[in-house]
Amino acid sequence: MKKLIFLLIILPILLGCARNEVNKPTLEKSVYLPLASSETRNYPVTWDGSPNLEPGLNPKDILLFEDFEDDHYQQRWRVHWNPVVGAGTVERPSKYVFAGNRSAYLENKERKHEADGAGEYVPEIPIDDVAYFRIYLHLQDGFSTGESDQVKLISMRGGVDIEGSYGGAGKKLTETSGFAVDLCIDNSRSLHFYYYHLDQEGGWGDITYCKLSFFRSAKISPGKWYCLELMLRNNIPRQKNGQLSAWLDGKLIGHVEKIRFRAIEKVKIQRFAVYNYFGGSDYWDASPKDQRIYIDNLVISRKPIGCLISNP
Ligand SMILES: [Ca+2]
Repeated sequence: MKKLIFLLIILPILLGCARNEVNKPTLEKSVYLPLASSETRNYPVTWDGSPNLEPGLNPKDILLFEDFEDDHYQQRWRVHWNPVVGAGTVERPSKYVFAGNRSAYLENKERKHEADGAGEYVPEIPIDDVAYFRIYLHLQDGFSTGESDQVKLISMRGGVDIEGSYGGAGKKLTETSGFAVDLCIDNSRSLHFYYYHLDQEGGWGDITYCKLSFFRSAKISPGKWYCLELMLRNNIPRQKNGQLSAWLDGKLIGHVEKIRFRAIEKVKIQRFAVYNYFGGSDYWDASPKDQRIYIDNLVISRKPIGCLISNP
């Protein structure tokens, strides 16, 4: 009897992980700091954000690169509802600057769910197939998730148009429903996908945890910079072949396949958000205090991005 119970517990875990072993996507090679801003001067600037592209990035794949170095960086992004990301910037010398002289931050105020400086990017042409979203982030020393079991860090959202691009929480799904994929941390700061899709189990999104190995969850902690990347591959309509992947410091930590994000071709990836959103809507799962998350070197690309190596 005990053996049977053990098998019942272990089998779903084994099967769940096996599903995640198929076709492991890999990232391109990493390149070195410090940044050489002259590298891209020979290229016409075809992307949004900073014209000083990070070395190693191929200009033809890039939709947005932002290093937060320019006073007016917020005027170089295309947005819709929300403003551009950042409640403010910090300058060197500061451990909260990753590269160059500045980074930006989002600020969670005590008892608030939404962070000041939460913002988004809207590409001019919606993306039909695949997008990669990478960010460097650093939780402020002492950062706490409090009583909240979910803080949403970054998100990709899709729909038939910009207004219809979200997960439709609690709503009945239709052919024109949007989708959303968030990369989040829980109250132990373990990373997970939270995703709204056509085959989700309830009216809310599904959760799949990210792992460094079979036994080790993928976590982030205050006190250091992390390179975090999210990939969303949209499914072909009428096929169940959408995919999600995430990498932490260049290492694959999560991969989910056979997702149906859309039923019709018109549903495309429309928006990218950095929002550091605490919990749901109850007072107890809001930010427990005033605290920040610092961000730098944000990239949105059509191809895998990878990380810089900070200690060559
Ligand atoms: Ca910077």
